[in-house]
Amino acid sequence: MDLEAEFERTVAAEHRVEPRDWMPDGYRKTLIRQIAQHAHSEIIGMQPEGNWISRAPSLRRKAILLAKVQDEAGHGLYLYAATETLGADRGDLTEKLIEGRQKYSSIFNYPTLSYADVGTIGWLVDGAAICNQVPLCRTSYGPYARAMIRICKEESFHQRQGYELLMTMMSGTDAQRAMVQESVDRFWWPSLMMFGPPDAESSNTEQSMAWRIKRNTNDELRQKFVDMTVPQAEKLGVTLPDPELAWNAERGHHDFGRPDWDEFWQVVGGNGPTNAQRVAHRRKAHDDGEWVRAAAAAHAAKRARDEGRSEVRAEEGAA
Ligand code: BYC
Repeated sequence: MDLEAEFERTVAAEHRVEPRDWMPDGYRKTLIRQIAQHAHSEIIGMQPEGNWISRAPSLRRKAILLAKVQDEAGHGLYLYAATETLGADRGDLTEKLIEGRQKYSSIFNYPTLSYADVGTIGWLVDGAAICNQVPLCRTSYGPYARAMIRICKEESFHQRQGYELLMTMMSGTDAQRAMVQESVDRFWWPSLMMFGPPDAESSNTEQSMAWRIKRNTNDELRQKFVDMTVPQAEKLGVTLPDPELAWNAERGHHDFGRPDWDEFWQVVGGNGPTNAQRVAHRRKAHDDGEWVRAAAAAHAAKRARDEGRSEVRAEEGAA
């Protein structure tokens, strides 16, 4: 009882819960679920953009894209490490991902059909990610909050590179402008879905807000994203594909249309345009990497044996 009261006090005082602190089982489970999904999203999120690395239009664009995709791998790594502080096993989480037993963000189940998609993903997808993740720098679990600080810094670079790429294309030819508009048309609604289902249908929000794992609800963040993005779209010269999008002076926010939640649940349930392809690719990479993991484990075991031997020698020498 004392332990639970101490946990509640820590959370209420905006202090961080640390790995060795007592925490309710549900809190630990929720964190592992959310952080693992987040880690999987970063790793699966490398695929849609990775698709364009070999076809980037210039050396500069290729270097930028390589750096960005590499950053996503790093984000996955910090996040898997954060789940390990909660007692999860990274290998086990990867198994769950490739067996379809754990989720990753719906957004990565849409194909990247043109190079403009690299810019649109940076602008809209990383833009949505920043909206969602900046508040997570104040999440109640210490290792997650600290991982998010670095991730958010890198996400800002990702968002900027996307917007700059689209700006460049929009000042190009009519065909390039049309390519950007077509890409924005495809990614707008899936980007709004990234924030999760409407609050009334969100099974986890209430408890996660009470534990201060989540700092805002799905609808609050979706609204913030729309308000932030509309002026950027105007400056860019693209039309957001929502006839209901309009400034509401009374609310001080933009009104916007309802995303197709049936489509969202289909995608989350594994039936999106590229779910099967994404998971198959991840499974193949995991299988192909088997020898690397075996070699690394054998090397670590050999080093431990060698260190053990030199310790014995040192002890014998001292004696
Ligand atoms: N896609 O109760 P709810 C990135 C699931 S990476 C799939 O509201 P919660 C980037 C949800 O898991 C972006 N599933 O859930 C990377 C739950 O199912 P379970 C990833 C979704 O957790 C590379 C059910 O629906 N960011 O930005 O309270 C390149 C009910 O939802 C989705 C993060 O993961 C979805 N969109 O709230 C570029 C951020 N939405 O688990 C960019 C951290 C919901 O009960 N995560 N579901 O079976 C979060 O902030 C929260 O987990 C969410 C969902 C807001 C996403």
